[in-house]
Parts: sequence; structure tokens; C-alpha cells
Amino acid sequence: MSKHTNMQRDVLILNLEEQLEGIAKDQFGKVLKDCTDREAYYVLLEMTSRLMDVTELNNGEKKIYYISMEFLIGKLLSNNLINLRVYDRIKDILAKNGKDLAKIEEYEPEPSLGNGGLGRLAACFLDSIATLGLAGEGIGLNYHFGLFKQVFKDNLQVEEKNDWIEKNSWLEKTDTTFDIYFGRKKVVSRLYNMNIVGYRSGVNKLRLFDIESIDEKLVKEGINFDKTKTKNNLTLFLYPDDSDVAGNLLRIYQEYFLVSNAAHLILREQKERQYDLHELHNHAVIQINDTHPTMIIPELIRILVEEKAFNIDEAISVVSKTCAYTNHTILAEALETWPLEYLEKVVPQLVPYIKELDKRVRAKYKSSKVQIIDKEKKVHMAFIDIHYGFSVNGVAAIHTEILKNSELKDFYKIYPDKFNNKTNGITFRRWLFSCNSPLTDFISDVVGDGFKKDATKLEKLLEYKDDRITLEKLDEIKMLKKKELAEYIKEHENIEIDPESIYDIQVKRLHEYKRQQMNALYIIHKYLEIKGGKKPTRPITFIFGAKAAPAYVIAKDIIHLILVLQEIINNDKDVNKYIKVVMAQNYNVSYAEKLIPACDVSEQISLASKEASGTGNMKFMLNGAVTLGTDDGANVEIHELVGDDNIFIFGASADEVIKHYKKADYVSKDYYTKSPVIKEAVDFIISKKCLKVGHKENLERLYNELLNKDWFMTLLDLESYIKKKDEIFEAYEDRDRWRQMMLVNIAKAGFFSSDRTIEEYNRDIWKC
Ligand code: Z57
Repeated sequence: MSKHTNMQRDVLILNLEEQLEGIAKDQFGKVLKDCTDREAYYVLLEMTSRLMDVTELNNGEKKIYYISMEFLIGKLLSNNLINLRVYDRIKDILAKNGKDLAKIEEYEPEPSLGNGGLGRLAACFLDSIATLGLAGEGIGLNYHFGLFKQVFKDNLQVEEKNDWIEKNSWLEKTDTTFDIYFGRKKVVSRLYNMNIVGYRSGVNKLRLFDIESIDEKLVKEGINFDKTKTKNNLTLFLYPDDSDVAGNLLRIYQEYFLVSNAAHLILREQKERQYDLHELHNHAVIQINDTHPTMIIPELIRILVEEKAFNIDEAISVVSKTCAYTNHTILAEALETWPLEYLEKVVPQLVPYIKELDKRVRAKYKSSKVQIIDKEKKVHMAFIDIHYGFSVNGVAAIHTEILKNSELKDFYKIYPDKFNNKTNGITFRRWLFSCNSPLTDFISDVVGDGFKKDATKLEKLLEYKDDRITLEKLDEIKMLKKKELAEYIKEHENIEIDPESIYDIQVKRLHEYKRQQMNALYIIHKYLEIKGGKKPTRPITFIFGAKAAPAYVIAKDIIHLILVLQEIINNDKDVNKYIKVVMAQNYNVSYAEKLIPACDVSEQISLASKEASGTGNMKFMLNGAVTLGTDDGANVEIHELVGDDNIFIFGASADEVIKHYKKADYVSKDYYTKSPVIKEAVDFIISKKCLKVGHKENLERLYNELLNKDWFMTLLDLESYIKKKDEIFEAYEDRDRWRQMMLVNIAKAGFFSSDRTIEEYNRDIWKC
């Protein structure tokens, strides 16, 4: 950091209180004490922006461009204050003025720029890239209504637009605009910047592109709008699909708009720095986040050839050395394949280049399995990335192995050196320091605050594994967080829950492979047991949070079932003393920050082989929850780290599941007929009790799906799930043992810091 900015920063920080009063005076003509919480929020926004403006930009000879359709950044105020090292002082000044930072924060709208794990990962990565002082930026889109807001009506999910952008926000409008062409059709873009400040480090930029000609009035009812008016609708919404991508022209418009802007921005910067474009790979590395930004490859090649006088061989060579691809899923639905016809319609200028790339592959490799354009004239976007990028990475050890040995094995044979694993991580600044300050402070008291820069230092906690006082204190903090959550749920869902009950939490996008339906079947099983006179030792609160893609019918049926169970169980006097169900409305990053610190049992129950990594699993562990899960994604690595004694693993292995798929021998009905426990639970879905408060159509469809399809093998694992879950609830009663498990989980979570992940990306891929 230069002396100049350091000094400016010191001056600001020395006079924080005066500054805040000055801003309050300027903006509202009041002293801070008299400001409303909302006004105080704007004062803090301005203060934080000033501090960021005098923090040095991270710089370097080579820059990382993390291109992604999603950046699920969450609220930024607390995080920015933490990273700028003024959090405690601001808190004190506010307290002196009768204000509570937590209350003020409620007025910050949550940016709605991502669906789930992939978008949240991108946000954690930006935090770590900045923290490690790497020159890097995110490039994405500025969706006006982002992902929909979820409301429950009549036990169903209803989608509303999420109007998150305010005049006064973290977004800075810039003077940068580009002409973006779709064939001969032109759209003018506008760049907005957001500062991403590292923890005790410099700042980077998140670049969000928008269209100048946006028309918010196109949105009439809910989230419906005229899909054809590309010039006015392009950045209205984020596609609400997580993992399954609807084949839709507008999505291709959005993707091309993103990458064409990115290409312009990157090339402009090379020019400003007077770099030779033949050396692009020495000054820029582009990380392609899933296949969504794949068109950056043909787009860059096109520009180099048509505007920078490259010959095609040179262009392909330099672009291939610049681009790296991350795969986040093996679900076939999520691996984008666009009909060539669609691309011809939206981006005709790219098609000759895509055909050229395809031709070169064809000349070299005969196998039909590795061709970019298949027999049905569909373009396999991932195959462009693999042939014409220099790195392919998976997001957890088991996921990368599956890519190499089954899903992408034909490519692994051709390019063994391109494949590498980068197990996901999370930023501890948000998922510990900010959302759980009592735990953070306590850990600092016990082992010092070295873990704040080097997360592996959390392991020092292990020395206190048998220390009663430490273990009791951990439990106290958990109780505090459980009480806070109970209050929040009372206020927001109007449901009363007992902090003495076990909090069992499953929060993540709704998808059949994640198997929320299996959790629901367990709850039915418990309900029937209680009705039959078998009571659990201690009350249990089952908490869910999940949005379903609006077009994903079965996912919405599962939400319906959970809401129906919530109504039946919470209103049944025989039962609600022992179990309760909470379906949190509009689950998002801010809600996660309240749920995760309060969790006892972390539900990570995907069908083995299907969850590429998961990142919620890491956040729960870090906050002292114990995992109930399958050996899938990063659960496998959690399992290895904490050992058999500190995790509850059940169900078929990934190998077994893959075999079932290969042989196509899984018949769900067999499991239903053979097991009375399974039958009873499944039948309850269409029982009179459910039909009374629920909808026949939804419940019957779900019932039939489970019985006749069950593509993600719920019934295969249901019995072992019930058994393990009973076991984990039983284990909770050995309070000393449970506290030890909490401690071990926290102590071993250091590996999952996204700082570690980013160090690995930089060491193996980016080399900045
Ligand atoms: C998404 O959130 C993920 C994968 C996708 O292909 C799409 Br589209 C969206 C998730 C995976 O499902 C998680 O397992 C993973 O942890 C996350 O991406 C980040 O890698």
C-alpha cells in the first residue's frame, strides 16, 4: 500500500466520529443520534465508500478475470467494515449514539445477483482474491430484479420481483459504455462498479454490466414480462434455474452480452497498459465459471482476428492459453448444449468461429463423444472449454475424480494434464466473523486471533477438547444464537420454536437430487411414531429454506408438501410439543447468516455423486453444527478431516449410485413394497390429513413421482437415513460428547477457508 493512501486512511480513521457526524449533517441535517436507523444506514454507506476510496487498488502484471453470470454477494455493510478494520469502532460509536449496527443493517437491501452455491462461491472468491492482494476482478451482469422473491400463499411458492437496487447503493455508475452487437442488432452497455475490499488488504472491482435501454415497466404481474424485447429486457432478471438450464434465447442473449462486454473491457485494459496482445496470456487469465460464459472463447478469437489482425492459429493459441474452466456439476441438464440454430439467430457473428473450432477437433479426434457440434447440431459448451482452455477443474475431490473417471473420461484421456481439483471454500469473514461474533471472540480468547489470517490455526482448539469450561462456553454461544433465531422466526414466520429443542436445518436450493423430500419423509415417519405413542427424548425443530425454479414442477410440489406438514404438525397439540416444522420464507444470504450459527444438525443428504461440492456444509461445520450426510461432494473431505466419530454418514456410495444408473436397475416401487416403514411414510403424502390442507394435484404428482420414477433414489436411502438420523438425535443427549463434536468440527474447518482455495487456484492455474 502506498504511503499516500495509507495516510489518507489514517486521517479518516482518526476522525471516524467527526466524519460520521459530518455526513449525517450533510445528508439529513441532523446529528447521528437523531438519525433513524435507515438514515444511519446511508451515513454508514457513505463513510464506508470514503474509506474504500482511500484504500489502495490491488495491482499486478497479471490480472484475474472471474467471469460469472452470478455473484451472490449478500449485504456488504458489515463485511466491508470488518475488512476495513473499523467494525468494532463503528459499533462503539453507534452504541454511544444509542444505535445498534444489527438493526441498521436490516435496512440494507440484499443484492439479488445469484441463485445458490455457484453464485455464492463467486462472491467468497472475490473476497479472498482481494484479501490475498491479488489483482483480480469479477465480471457479471447487473440484473435489476435479480432472482425472484419467494412468498408462500396457500401453501404454495409464489414468485415476485425483487426490486433491490436503490439510488444510494454500493453501485458506482461509470462512464464506460460499449456497443454490443447481436448480428446487426446493437445494444449499448453501461458499466457499474462495486468495490470489493480485502480483509486488511487492498480493493478490487466487481464489474457489473447493464443495458442503457432497460425498461423496468415491462414487468407486469409477478415475474412475467415480454421475452421478445431484448433491447429493453436483457438485464431485468437472473435466470431462476439452479443446475437445470432452460433452453431459452434470452439466456443466450444475456450470456453473449456478458462475454462481449468482458472481452471489450479486457482488451481495452491491455491497450491502456500497452501490452502486446500476443502476450495476452501473460497479463490476463480468464476463469470461466461453469459453461455460462463459454462464448468468451470464440468471442475473443473473433475480435483478435477481425479487429486486431491476428491469423486464426495465433488467435486460438493465445486465447487457449488465457482461458480456464471450472465445472460445477455432473447433472446432464446443467451442461449447456445450445442448438446451433439458436446461436445463428442470436450471435451469427460467432457461428463461423464455433464451426472452425469444431472442425479442428474433428480433424484431430475421431470419437463422436468429444465433438463440439453433435449429430443433432447441438453445441456442447463445456467441450469448447475443455478443448480450447488450458485448465479444467472440479470443485471437490470426489467430484473431480468423477469427472476424470466417468463424466469426462474421454477428455481426460486426451488432456490428462488439464484436469485438476480445487475443493471449494467459504470466506470466514462473512461465515464466522460477521455472522457469529460471539463465537469469533471466544475463539480469539482461547487460541488467539491468528486464525483470522490463517484459518488452519483453528486446529489449536483441539487442545481444549477435554476442557469443560471451553466446551460449556461453546454450548452457551450456540444457545444464544438459537434464541436469536427463535425470535427472528417468530417475527418473520410467526412460528414459535423452542431453543431447547434440537435445530435440524436443511437450507439450499430445492432440487430432487438434494433430497429435501427424504427429509420430509423422515418428518412424516416421526409424526406417525409420535401419534403411535413413541415420543422423542427431546423436542426437534426441523427447519428448511429453499427456492424452487418457477418452472420446476416437482420441486414446487416438494415445497408444498413441507408447507402442508408445517401446517398439520405445528397445529397438532399431540405432536407440536415434540416436533415443529419451519419453512423459512425467501431464504437468501441474509437469512443464512441467521440460520447457520444456530444449527445443531446440518443436513447434507444429496444422492451420492450428485452434489459437486456443496458449501453450506462448510459454513455449518465452521459454526459448530454436526453433519448428517452422504459421502458426497465436500462431505467426503469433511468426513476425512473430522473422522468417523464426529460426523454421521449414511446411504449408498457414489460408486454404487453410478452403477445403478449404468445398469438402469433402480426400481423405487420395490423399496416401497418391501418396507412397511417406507410405505407408510410415502402413503401419508396422499392421506386425508394432507389432502385437507393441501392440493390434490400437487400431492398426487409428488406421490407418483416417488413411486414410479424417483430419479434421485430417495427410497433407496430412506431406511438408512431414518436410522442415522435417530442416531444423531440420540447422540445429542450425551451433552459432553456432542460439545466435543462441535469443537472438533470448528477446529477442522480451517481447510475450507476460501483463502486456501484461492491460493491453490493461483498456485496451479492463474500464476499471478
Ligand atoms: C450451482 O449453484 C452449482 C452448480 C451448477 O452447475 C449450477 Br448451474 C449452479 C453448485 C453445485 O451444485 C454445488 O455442489 C457447488 O458447491 C456449487 O455450485 C459451487 O461449486
